[in-house]
Amino acid sequence: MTCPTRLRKSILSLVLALVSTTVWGASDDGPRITEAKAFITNAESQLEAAGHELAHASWLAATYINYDSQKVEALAYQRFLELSVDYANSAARFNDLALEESDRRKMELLKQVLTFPAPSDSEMSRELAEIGSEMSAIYGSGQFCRTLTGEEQECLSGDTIENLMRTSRDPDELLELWIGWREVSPPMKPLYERQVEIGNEGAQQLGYDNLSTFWRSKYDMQPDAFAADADLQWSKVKPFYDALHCHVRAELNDYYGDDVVPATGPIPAHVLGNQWAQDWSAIYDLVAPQSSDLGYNLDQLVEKNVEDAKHIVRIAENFFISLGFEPLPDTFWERSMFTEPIDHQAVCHASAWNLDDQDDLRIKMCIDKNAEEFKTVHHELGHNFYQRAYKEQSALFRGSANDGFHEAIGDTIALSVTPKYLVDIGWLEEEPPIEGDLGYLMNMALDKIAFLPWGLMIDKWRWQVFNGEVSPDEYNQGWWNLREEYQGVKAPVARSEVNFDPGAKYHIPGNTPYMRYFLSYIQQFQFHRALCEAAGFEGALHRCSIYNSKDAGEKLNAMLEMGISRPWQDAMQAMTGQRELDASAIIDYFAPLKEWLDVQNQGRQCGW
Ligand code: X8Z
Ligand code: ZN
Repeated sequence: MTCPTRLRKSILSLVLALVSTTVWGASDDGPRITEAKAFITNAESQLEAAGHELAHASWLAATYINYDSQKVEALAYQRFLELSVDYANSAARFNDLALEESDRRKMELLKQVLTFPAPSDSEMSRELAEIGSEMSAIYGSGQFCRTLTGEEQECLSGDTIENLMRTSRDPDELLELWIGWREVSPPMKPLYERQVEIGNEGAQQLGYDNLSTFWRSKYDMQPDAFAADADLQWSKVKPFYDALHCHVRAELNDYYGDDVVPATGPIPAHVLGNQWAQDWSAIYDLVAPQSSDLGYNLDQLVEKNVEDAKHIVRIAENFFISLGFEPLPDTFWERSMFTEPIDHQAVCHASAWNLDDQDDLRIKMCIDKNAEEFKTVHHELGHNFYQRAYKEQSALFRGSANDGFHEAIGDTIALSVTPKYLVDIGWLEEEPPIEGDLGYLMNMALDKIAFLPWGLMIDKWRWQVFNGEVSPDEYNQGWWNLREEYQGVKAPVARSEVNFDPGAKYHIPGNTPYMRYFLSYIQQFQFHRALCEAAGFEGALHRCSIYNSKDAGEKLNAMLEMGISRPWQDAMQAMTGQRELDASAIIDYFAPLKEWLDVQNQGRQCGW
C-alpha cells in the first residue's frame, strides 16, 4: 500500500532541495566555485611548470653528481616546495564548498603533491631541499675501498658491490662487502633526523598528526585502515614466507656450516645473494629443488642473447609493442642513461622519468647483463608506458591510481617472461617439461615472496620514526628489530647507533616511500591473473604469458589511461573486477611450491 502523505512530503522536500542548490546555492557559492576552479587551473599550470624545471635539475643531479648539480637541484626543489606548500595550505579555504567530485579530488591531491612537505617558511624549505640533495649525493657517490694484495686499493661503487654480492659465495668477502657498503651511511644520520623534524612540522601545518599519517593518507581510505589492510595481506602470505625461510636457512646451513649460518634463529643478512636480503633469487642454485630444476638459466640466456644494455631495453620495449602500445620516442633512446658513466659519478639505482609530462620519457640505470636487470628493465619501462598512457589527463590526475600501481605494471609484464615467451623470442628451442615447474616457482618465490616482509618493514620503521615511537638514539636498533621480526634476518656483526643502516638503502636517503612495493608485489599477481584471463589463457598462472595479446594490452591501457583521476579501487576494478587488494592471486600462483616446501620442512625446526 502507498502512503500519500509521506509521498507529498518527500516531493516537497525534493523541490525545496532543488531550489536551495540551484537558486539560493548559486547565489551564495557560485562565485566561490568559480574562484575554486580558477585556483585549481592556476595550481595545475604553475606546479607543472615548476615541476618540469625541477625534473631537469634532478635529472642532471642524478646523472652527473657534483657540487653545482646539487646546488641547482636544491634551488629548483626549494621553489617547487614553496609553491606546492602554498597551494596545499590555500586549498583549505575551499573546504566548505560543495565542489564537483573531480575538483574535490584535485583539492585533496594538491595536499599530497609532496612526499616531505615543508612548513611555510622559506628558510626551512631551503634546508629541506638541501638535505634531500645532499643525502642523495652521498648515496649515489658512495664507494667502498678495499685493500687488495700488497698496498693496492680498489674502490667499488654501490652497483659493483651489489653485483659481487649476487655472485660471490665466499662468506668472508660477502661480510667485507656488507660491512663496507654500510660505511657510506653514518654521515646521513643527523641529516635524516633534521629532515624528519622539518617534514613533521610541514605535515602538521597541513592538518595531519605527523608524516606517518600523512604518508598513509594517500590511499583513498583511512590511514589506520590502510595499515591494517597491509598487515592483513601479510598475515595471509606469512605461512609461505616462513616455509621458504625454513628451507633456505637449512640449505644455507648445509652449504656454509654452523659458523656462518646457524641451523636455527634468524639468517645472517649477508649470504642471501643481495645487499639488503630483499631478493634471494641469486642463490637459487643453493636452494633449488634437486629433482625439479627449471631447465634453463636466465642469467646465461641474457648473457648469450643480448648484445649490450640498449638491446635489453629494446627487448622489453618490444613486449609492450606486442600488446599494442606505441614504440618509445627517439628522444628516449637519445637522452636515457643506460650504463654506469666511466668519467663521473651518477646515481645507479634504476628509475624512470617523464620530464615534460608528455613524451620526454627516459630511464636512468646502470644496466648489467643478468636476469635481475633484465626484469628491472621491464619494471622501468612499465613506469614509462604508464606515464605516457595518462599524459592526456590534467596535471593533478597524471599519476598512478595509487603508488603501488606504478610499481606493479612492469613487474606484471615480467611475470610473462615464461619459458613459452623465451621460446617465442627464440631464446629457447622448446619449452622445458612441466616437471621443471617447481624449480621455476622456486626461482620466482626467492624474488617475490622473499621480498614481502622487507617491503613491509621499511615503512613500518619510517612510520615509527615519524611518529616518535623510535627516537634518533634508537634508529638502528629499531631498524634491526623490524628486520628480525619480519624478515627473520639479523646483522652478521654487532651494530650500534654509530651505524645508520637504513641509510644504506636508496629509498631512505632518496625519500621514496616503500609501501608501494609491498602493494605492488601483491597487486601484480592480481593484474597478471586478470590479463591472462583477458588473453584467453587457460592453465597454471605461472605458465601464462600475455606476449602478443592485444586484448590484454587493451585492458591494461584502459586502466593506465585513468591515471589517478579516480580512487584506486575503481582502477583496480576496471582491470580485475575486484575492488580490493587480494593476496589470493599470489598464494594461488605459488601453491604447488608451498606443498613441496612443507614436505621438505618436515622434521626441521622452523621459525626464528
Ligand atoms: O626501487 C626499485 C625500482 C625503481 S622504482 C628499481 N625497486 C625496489 C628496490 O630496488 O628496492 C624495485 C623492487 C623494489
Ligand atoms: Zn619502480
